[in-house]
Amino acid sequence: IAFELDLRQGLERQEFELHYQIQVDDAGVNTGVEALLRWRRGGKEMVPPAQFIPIAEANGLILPLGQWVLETACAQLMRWAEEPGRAHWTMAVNVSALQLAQSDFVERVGRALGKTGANPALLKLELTESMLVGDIEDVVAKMKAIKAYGVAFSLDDFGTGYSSLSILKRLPLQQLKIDQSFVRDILIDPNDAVIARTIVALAHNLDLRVIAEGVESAEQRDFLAGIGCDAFQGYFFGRPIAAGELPKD
Ligand code: G
Ligand code: G
Ligand code: MN
Ligand code: NA
Repeated sequence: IAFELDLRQGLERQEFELHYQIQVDDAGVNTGVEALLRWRRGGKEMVPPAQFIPIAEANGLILPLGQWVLETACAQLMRWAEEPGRAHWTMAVNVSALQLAQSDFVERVGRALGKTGANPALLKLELTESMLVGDIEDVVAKMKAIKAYGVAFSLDDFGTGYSSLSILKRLPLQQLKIDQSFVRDILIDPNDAVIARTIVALAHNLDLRVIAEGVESAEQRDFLAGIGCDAFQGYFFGRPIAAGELPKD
């Protein structure tokens, strides 16, 4: 209970921040970032999202928090628009199932873009497979409306859920994100290597790009590049950090 109250107060007291993790293409160029939410509880210790996002989802606070994330990420995009080394960077933002389920989610995305002036073509929303159960018609309609703004979609944690191929085909996605659980042991576990290859082949056959997350070594990057992965993210390239600490280009 104390934790829940603190969470509410945290939003009022502006204790949340976004950190950004760099994403790199197969030529080694920095192409953008993923925004990752951080909570400096009571202005002191950092609480990891795995500890507070499930609670924020259970008590509905994820809705105002998620909107804050969206608007803050768009505001950051707008600041980068004036920086020569970062003007082309894309911004990936995690969206919670509850946000997507809001009847006015499309308008909320539009509002974040309109308020900040961010270029919609640089915004990428990350959905997870777990959101693709239930009212798929509603999800597809909202995705199409948001795509019409110019915004792209990436399917996060791919391979860990149950999305059927028939659903995958219907979604206006631009990217699949290979989950880090398949990347971790990719050099030693032949099953993980097969899964990663299969995801790349599937994605390319559906005309989607593939990004691997959790890349921690040059050897993992090289292996993933060798099987056709288009982009990479992970500690090898950089940890999630404050905007001011990010590299350029
Ligand atoms: O940032 P890691 O560093 O700990 O993130 C842990 C989990 O929290 C990931 O599954 C990530 O998708 C989720 N997460 C991080 N930031 C956000 C956010 O802004 N919104 C939502 N819904 N999930 C987020
Ligand atoms: O949104 P998503 O579930 O993809 O969240 C990414 C999570 O993975 C965040 O918690 C982020 O801090 C973490 N992460 C990013 N890069 C690495 C990495 O190279 N290794 C590990 N173990 N975790 C990572
Ligand atoms: Mn993500
Ligand atoms: Na993930």
